[in-house]
Amino acid sequence: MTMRNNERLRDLLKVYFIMGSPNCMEDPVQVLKDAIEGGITLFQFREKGAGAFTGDKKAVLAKELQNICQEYHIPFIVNDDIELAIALNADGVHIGQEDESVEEVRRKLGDKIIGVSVHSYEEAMAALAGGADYFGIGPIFPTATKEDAKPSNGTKLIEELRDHGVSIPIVGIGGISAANAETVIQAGADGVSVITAISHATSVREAAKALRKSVFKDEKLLF
Ligand code: 3NM
Repeated sequence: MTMRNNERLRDLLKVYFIMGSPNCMEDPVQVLKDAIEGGITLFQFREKGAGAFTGDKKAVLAKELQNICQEYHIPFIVNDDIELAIALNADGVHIGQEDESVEEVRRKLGDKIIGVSVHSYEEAMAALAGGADYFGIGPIFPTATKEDAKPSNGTKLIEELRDHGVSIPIVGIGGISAANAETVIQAGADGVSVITAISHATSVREAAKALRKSVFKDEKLLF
């Protein structure tokens, strides 16, 4: 079964960890392993910000992290860099509004997962028409991680989309932690995506575990 299947994807998106080397306090390979052992369900490689690797160094790190994901059967998604995603045969990409159109990316990626950041109902409808598999909506809470992040808008757009009967999988992003993840899920998101809450934690493993617990609070089957 393809990972693009809505119900399968909904589950895979629940505890969605994003990082690149600038986000890590120790070796990204170790951070990813610990996060997986703590219970993340999907990983996005996002090599951005001060000191981010480019070119070969970026590709080598991406491959190393992809290998770990494959070993643990965790989907590996690449942020923005469509060519890298294709070169690695990644499980998918996540794109923003400034990137190539969803239609163009869909043509290039065939059956892979395509996530799109949307900030309004109109952007959401356009992404849906273009063939998006899920939406990233944020920043839900204030975040210091993304330099050009928009002002935080809470869960308003998630609620608006669900009220309109939009059923595509959705993840919230921006300032999310184990302490506030439940409100994002209650608003109608299927999962939460985080950088800092896991990558900057004293124990990456425990932070991932705590986030998972908070997301799955109403589901008793997981622990
Ligand atoms: N995208 P943290 S906010 C990568 O609003 C990203 O689209 C955002 O990092 C958006 O979990 C964000 O550390 C940063 O707040 C999320």
